[in-house]
Amino acid sequence: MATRALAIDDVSAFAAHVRWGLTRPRQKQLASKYLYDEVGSSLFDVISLLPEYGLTRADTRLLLRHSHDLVERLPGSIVVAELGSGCGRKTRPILQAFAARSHTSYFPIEISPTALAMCRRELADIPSVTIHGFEQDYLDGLREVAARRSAGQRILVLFLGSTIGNFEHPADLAFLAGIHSILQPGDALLLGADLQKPLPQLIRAYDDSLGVTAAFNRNLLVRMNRELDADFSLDGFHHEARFNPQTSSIEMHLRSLRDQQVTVAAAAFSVAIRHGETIWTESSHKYSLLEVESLTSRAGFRTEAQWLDREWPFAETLLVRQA
Ligand code: AVJ
Repeated sequence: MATRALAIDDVSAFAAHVRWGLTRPRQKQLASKYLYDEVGSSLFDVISLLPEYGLTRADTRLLLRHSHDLVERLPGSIVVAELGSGCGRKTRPILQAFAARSHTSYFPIEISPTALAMCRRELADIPSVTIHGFEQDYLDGLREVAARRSAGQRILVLFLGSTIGNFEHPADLAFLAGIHSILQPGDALLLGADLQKPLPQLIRAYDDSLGVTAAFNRNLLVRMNRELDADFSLDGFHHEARFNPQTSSIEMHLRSLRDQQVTVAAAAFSVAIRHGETIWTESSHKYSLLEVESLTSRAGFRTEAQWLDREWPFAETLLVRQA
């Protein structure tokens, strides 16, 4: 069973965001969370299988290798809350390791109903695990989990896959501080962060040879056409992945291939998009280890353990909320 907000609110929030993002002066932009409708979530699952995109495999390797160490470092009764569970495949070894010790409640928090349904199906067979999904934004869902915890239970928040990298500075710090404010001293956060790596490797990961990432990005146009009655022409935009050295982020953009006029009927506006102009749809920050440490400590967390993947530089950091 999932807890869900009214669909009509979701549509008007999306419409309001699109209007804001496409009519602002200078750089047009849309928030990356809107990439994840049913098609987008499925395309991301395909991206995670591509040879060029090593991120998810690195994350998965680390969780497989170190789940027992993780469990040993968190004694007592644990409630697991995951921000953006996706299909849930990566989470299995962690839940198995906790459930081998004692019965474990798992709360996936996910804006995609399809991903949430897949996650429930994927993990349903693990003995001694109870799953309750929340179809909500991350912090709203986490507040619900915190309200349901019983005395003496600790919460472990999973924030995997380097989704933290999709936040700009200082929104990343504000988000971690938001998690901190919902948690209690002794609660934990397992944070996955993709690390800096050579530029050609990064570009290939976000502009793959099969064009799946391009489809993932351009699907946002399809989604606006379908859900907001917009009239974007698909052949009018090109996927672009570029590295911004100022922010150490890979950015995805949709580049307009001509001067065009677009109408978004459900958001009641039209806008001119110039030839060569881009709509910025995602930033994916690449961290240094020093930065992970300073960001998390400023948000009020102490590093309990850290595991690194050498094949695809990636860090899994176990953090404990400070008093
Ligand atoms: C799901 C946030 C980890 O930033 O690498 C993949 C999303 N975007 N290819 C990332 C994504 C383009 C991804 N995360």
